[in-house]
Amino acid sequence: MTERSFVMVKPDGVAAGLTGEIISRIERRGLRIVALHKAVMARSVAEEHYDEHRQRPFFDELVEFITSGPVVLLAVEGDGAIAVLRTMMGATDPKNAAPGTIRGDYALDVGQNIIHGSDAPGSAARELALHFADLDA
Ligand code: IDP
Ligand code: MG
Repeated sequence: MTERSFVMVKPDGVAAGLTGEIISRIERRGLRIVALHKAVMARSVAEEHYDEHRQRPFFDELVEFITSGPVVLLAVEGDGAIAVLRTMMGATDPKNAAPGTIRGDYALDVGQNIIHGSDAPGSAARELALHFADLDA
């Protein structure tokens, strides 16, 4: 089923020069970039984005990190895009991420794991509305 996901190259990925590599992997997989935007995320948007983690001990560190430099925000479309992108990203803790995944190839620290991708249709819709308000549904 064709669906859309929200993907973000985090500040560590942008700083490491991995934006092109990540976009290339997404496109070569057969998924389509339908919107793309580079920006430093406002603190209020970052807190909303990570709302589900508000009570976690790492929440402040997470918001601090995600607003620490430019990120690249992407709306990505394709067959089964949400789950396909999660598989391409690898496990949240890069130490557990399989080689060949983005986190498994380029990251080591759970707090700085290069990439975000929506984990379900509901979060994809919420995140796309938050970051790409003018994108047609
Ligand atoms: P996900 O990014 O794979 O969906 P989530 O559990 O939704 O993982 O966590 C969101 C982000 O919060 C992670 O990508 C990671 O950067 C950060 N995070 C998760 N767990 C920890 C932790 O234990 N310490 C520090 N940061 C964490
Ligand atoms: Mg998540």
